[in-house]
Amino acid sequence: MGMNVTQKIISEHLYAGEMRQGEEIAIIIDQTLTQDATGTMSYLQFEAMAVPKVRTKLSVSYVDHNTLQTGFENADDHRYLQTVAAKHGIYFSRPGNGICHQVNLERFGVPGRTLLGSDSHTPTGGGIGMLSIGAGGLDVAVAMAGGPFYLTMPKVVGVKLTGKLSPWVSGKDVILELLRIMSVKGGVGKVIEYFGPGVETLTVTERATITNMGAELGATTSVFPSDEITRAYLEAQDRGNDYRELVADADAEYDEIIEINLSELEPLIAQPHSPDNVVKVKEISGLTVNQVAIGSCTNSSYTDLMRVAETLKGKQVHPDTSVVLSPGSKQVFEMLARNGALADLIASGVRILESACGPCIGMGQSPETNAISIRTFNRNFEGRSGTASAKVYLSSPEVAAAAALTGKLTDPRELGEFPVVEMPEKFLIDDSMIIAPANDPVTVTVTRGPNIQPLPLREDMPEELNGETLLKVEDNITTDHIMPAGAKVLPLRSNIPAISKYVFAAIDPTFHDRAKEAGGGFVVGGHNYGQGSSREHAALAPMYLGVKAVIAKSFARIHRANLVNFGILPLVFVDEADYDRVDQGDILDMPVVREELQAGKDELTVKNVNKDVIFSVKHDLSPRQIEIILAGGQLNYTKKQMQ
Ligand code: MIC
Ligand code: SF4
Repeated sequence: MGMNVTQKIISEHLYAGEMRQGEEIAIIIDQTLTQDATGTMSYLQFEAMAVPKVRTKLSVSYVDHNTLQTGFENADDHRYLQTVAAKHGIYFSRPGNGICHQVNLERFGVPGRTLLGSDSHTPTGGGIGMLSIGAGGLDVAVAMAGGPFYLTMPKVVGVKLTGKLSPWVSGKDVILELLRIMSVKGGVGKVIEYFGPGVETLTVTERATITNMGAELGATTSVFPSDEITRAYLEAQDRGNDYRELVADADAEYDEIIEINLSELEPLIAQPHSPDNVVKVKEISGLTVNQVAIGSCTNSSYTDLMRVAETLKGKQVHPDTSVVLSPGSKQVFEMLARNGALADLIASGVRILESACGPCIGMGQSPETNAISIRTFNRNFEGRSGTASAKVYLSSPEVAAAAALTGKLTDPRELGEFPVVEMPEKFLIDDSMIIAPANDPVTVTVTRGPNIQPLPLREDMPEELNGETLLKVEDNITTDHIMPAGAKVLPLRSNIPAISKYVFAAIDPTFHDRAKEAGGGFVVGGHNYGQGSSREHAALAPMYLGVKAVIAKSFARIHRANLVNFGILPLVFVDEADYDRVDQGDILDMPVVREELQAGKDELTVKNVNKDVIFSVKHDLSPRQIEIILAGGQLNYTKKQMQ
């Protein structure tokens, strides 16, 4: 039987396990990327492994999240990242060079290769036919040290694209449609692979928008074939030599098929506060829009921003609407500056930000109280913008540009003629903001400012886990709930004791103090616990506060792996009804949990002491993961193995 693209790349990189859906496999990682907000921890962990030089084909460290330097913290982090990269064979993309995913696509992505990134939107690389997976920083550190990446062999969902997008409809609308169909948990355990005649009508950056936001489906990753469109893009990036054709065999099979006719799509929008709350723009048009924010790793390519510039050219943004724009990369920014589009944007009243994540992660530009903010980003979780009462909608750049002009949510097709923007024949190539690693690493001193604090570790897992239910939460709790980001908290990413004060801050500001006082305990959650970001701080900081286990109805992939990495047991209710039988404050007891795990038991027993009932939970851990949990986390485990 033939293979699909996903199976081809996995089989070429298979290190351990069998490619049977649901089984744990390990794959070899060719490239890694980190960004600054997750990177400092990742490099501290890499340093702890005492491997002098990365063993990947390529590793790049980007600075794009914490670029608002309101104190010494972020700048300290940048200096640490630059020096640690120089010392260990890692390329360093300077602040200002752009958002990791956009720059990696432009300058480094290679069809058929594997990429592991400490950011959940790493699947952007799927736009170029790369198997690109988001993971916690520790998994990325292991990959840099030459270790394989472990994952569950996913189901492969084939999305068959037919037809062709109409004017004013773009890649964002394709992924919004898929989110509408599948929901934010519909992709868990799956790779989304695109095929069919519609594929060749989409540019590489449109494909990248689609694979980027596949993260919001909870998918392991998303991937497009690599074809003549990919070749043209790579040639325009002066990287024709990196091209390789990679398409599914004619008789390839998929575990599930979803069909989307591109010709039938209309401009769509995700309403607050979830990326899958999708409707047609025309269904809710007329809403007053206070802010428009254009950019992020989803929609800040050259063609995206040129289309916005063409739409706004010679016109003014609405007087009651604040419009901000952040270009995805220095390449995009400089090209807009040189061809005059930047001048058109400035003239129309757009506020230009530096090339970075910016407002997407709440780094400035928080909207006004109760604002309606239309953003071309990928996440609209409550409070993520930095304004608790804001209502964030997610749309394409075309819809955002229309709202910028009219001050109201507007179907862009009402604007008339569609500005056709072609991919340039040659992009502007200047890699001077990417610094190669030192030729002579012994001469490099790694600089650690006071913001870089040592990594806390957990002890071996005890015989018994016992403690209070510190918090009980609902379905779809995001890592932004568990460990908020934004301008105030992000600078503390390299300092776990300091950042742990904000764990669950938006849900229950007393969590930190209560957890400390109780000496840790349990967290109880609903479905899709930990969706969203790859930030391992959402496991590391709770671990520091003594959280022993999280019992939920189901977990998001990356967060579950992060819990294991930091020695927190991720457990699932065998009978979901037991969720209703646990209340916050109840004391839970797992008296022989270590023994049960060692004996290979799949189901464990928990006693609810207050209610005097016993219920069962399952762990779905592989034998390797059980060892990690028993050792108190991945770093302890790796150290033991090395000994
Ligand atoms: C995000 O979009 O939430 C982030 C910030 O990029 C995170 C990473 C982080 O928290 O540092 C992600 O998506 O993984
Ligand atoms: Fe940055 Fe936003 Fe993309 Fe995360 S989703 S990498 S914060 S631009």
